[in-house]
Amino acid sequence: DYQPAREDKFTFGLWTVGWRGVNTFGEPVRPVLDAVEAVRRLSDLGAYGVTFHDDDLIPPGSDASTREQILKRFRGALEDTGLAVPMVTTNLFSHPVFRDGGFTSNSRDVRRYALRKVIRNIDLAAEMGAETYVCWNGQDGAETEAGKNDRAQLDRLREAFNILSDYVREQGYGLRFALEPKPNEPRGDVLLPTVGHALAFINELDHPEMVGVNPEVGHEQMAGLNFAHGVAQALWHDKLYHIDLNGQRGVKYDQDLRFGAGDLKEAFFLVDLLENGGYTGPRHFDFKPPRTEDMEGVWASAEGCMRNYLILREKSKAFRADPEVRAALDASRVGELSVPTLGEGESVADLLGEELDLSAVGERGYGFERLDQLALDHLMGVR
Ligand code: XYL
Repeated sequence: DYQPAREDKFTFGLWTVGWRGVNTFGEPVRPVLDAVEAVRRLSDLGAYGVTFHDDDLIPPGSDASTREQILKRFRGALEDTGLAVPMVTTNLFSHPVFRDGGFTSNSRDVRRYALRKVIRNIDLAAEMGAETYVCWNGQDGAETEAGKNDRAQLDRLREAFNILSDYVREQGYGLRFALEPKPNEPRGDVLLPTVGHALAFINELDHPEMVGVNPEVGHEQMAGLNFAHGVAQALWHDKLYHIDLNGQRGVKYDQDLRFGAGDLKEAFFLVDLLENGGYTGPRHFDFKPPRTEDMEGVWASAEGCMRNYLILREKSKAFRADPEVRAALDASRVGELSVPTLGEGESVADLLGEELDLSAVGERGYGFERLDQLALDHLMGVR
């Protein structure tokens, strides 16, 4: 059991299982992973699809015929396995030209190059049938306030998304953009650090209906925020276009642990929310198998991501179906929050005419501890 199936819609970035384990202090520990091999292995494990940055698939600087050859092999592997490509993204961070960002570099020629690089890859994304184009602008940020004009930076970021939205509309592509917030790393401070910042920014665009968010578990947790609450708000705004699942322990560097490792309780409530909150998109894993692992460990880590999701999904179902949980939810008045504060046909006059027994209502307990313990009992497998 806990065998992933295509309909579970699990997807993986090529850069996740393909991560060679290079970090600030250490050299690569694993060989280059051929994209075709990645597609085959992920398909064997039960994944639904694969995603990539332009550079993950086509080494930067490849000539047209090399590019075509690579794409031909990759398309062949997709056809053989039936894996989908629901999301594509651009690498605007690795090359030295992006050291001060892509869309918001102080250098205008770099900004123009960044737009060209994205537009070329948008054509490929559309051709591969992707629905979502993720934009993680990790090098757009600053280490010093003196070096960046924040207003101009936001103007340029808006300009970039307006240009890209117009391009997608003109080409008639069915793509939507998903902004991926992150508080820091690689920049000291990254632009659009949280889901909330990204949601507010989207309102200033020419085509806000074409732009949503791609929140990542670890990124919000690096900022000390509750991920499930951030995702819930994105859903409330109809802006959860995509999601990056992984694990993180607390406010520190981006750990990119496999999904379920890290804050397990928050992972439980996240799965509960995704399964019951109307999200139908891919469950996309964006993690980095630790440097301790050889390639077998990489595949074990990928398997673990899906297994943990499926276990948590089952736990969430059991939690919701448990009669004691239902009674505890009622006792905690959870359903009452969905009742509008003013009823049909009521007005402020009705409020003003009312009295509340302050001492009685002030004594009311909410029973959340009991409810939370029931959730933990389910999660820990004793119910
Ligand atoms: C790095 C980010 C990226 C994006 C895609 O922290 O998670 O991998 O998901 O560019």
